[in-house]
Amino acid sequence: MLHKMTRGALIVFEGCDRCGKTTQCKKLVDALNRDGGKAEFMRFPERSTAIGQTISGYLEKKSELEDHAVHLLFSANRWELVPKMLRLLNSGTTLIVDRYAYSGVAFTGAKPGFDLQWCKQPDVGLPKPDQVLYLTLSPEEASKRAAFGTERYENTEFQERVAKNFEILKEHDWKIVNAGKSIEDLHGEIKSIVTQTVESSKDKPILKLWS
Ligand code: Z5A
Repeated sequence: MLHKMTRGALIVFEGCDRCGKTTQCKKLVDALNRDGGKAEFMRFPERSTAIGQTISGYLEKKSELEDHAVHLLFSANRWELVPKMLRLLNSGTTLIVDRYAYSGVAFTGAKPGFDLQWCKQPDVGLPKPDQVLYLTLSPEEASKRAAFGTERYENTEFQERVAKNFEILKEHDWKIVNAGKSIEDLHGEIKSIVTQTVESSKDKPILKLWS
């Protein structure tokens, strides 16, 4: 008898600066692969492509870009990875993604004169995550971790506006995870959520974001 190929799950991590997204994404990928699953790490912006390099220069303040233009570049950077994402998901690989379209909207929407509805438009139709994990951390806890870096957006006032936008974008099925715990405790909590999502997504179609 032929076995039907089951797909991987699309898992997205969002959250404020230094909440530990990257640390948790990488630990999760290792754990899922160790348990016999197939998982890969992806991050946005993906700085290795031509578009990603332009974004990276902007974040490092080596270049200036008009705010609408850079918003569209962040979105284009996701769209250029969609064929790879769909190929991996459909071949049974779970994708653990560090930031996605929600960051795109929350960050641009924190700039003066931007409307969240406008910000969403270029990302309408991207693969919809099966689970969003939103990591929260109080400003006091965040300040105990490494200091802000030197990239664009890394300042308290801007990050507060970003956090407010995430609160608006939050959907009923997001998992809100308090990130002010030890790396291991957090990992245990996240792994149990994601293991369930991987199981429940296997036979479901991949939906489209915001459409
Ligand atoms: N951006 C945008 O404008 N539009 C878009 O469409 C997208 C992004 C996708 C670059 O993102 C910027 O691009 C970002 C949003 C914007 N701007 N900001 N701010 P990035 O992904 O390249 O960089 P980042 O997301 O800012 O990284 P991060 O938030 O600073 O880090 P993190 O991934 O959340 O945390 P971490 O690197 O795992 O950990 C941070 C430190 O805390 C590190 O020293 C760890 O060892 C420590 N850590 C981690 N977990 C713990 C626990 N549990 N306890 C104690 N210490 C911990």
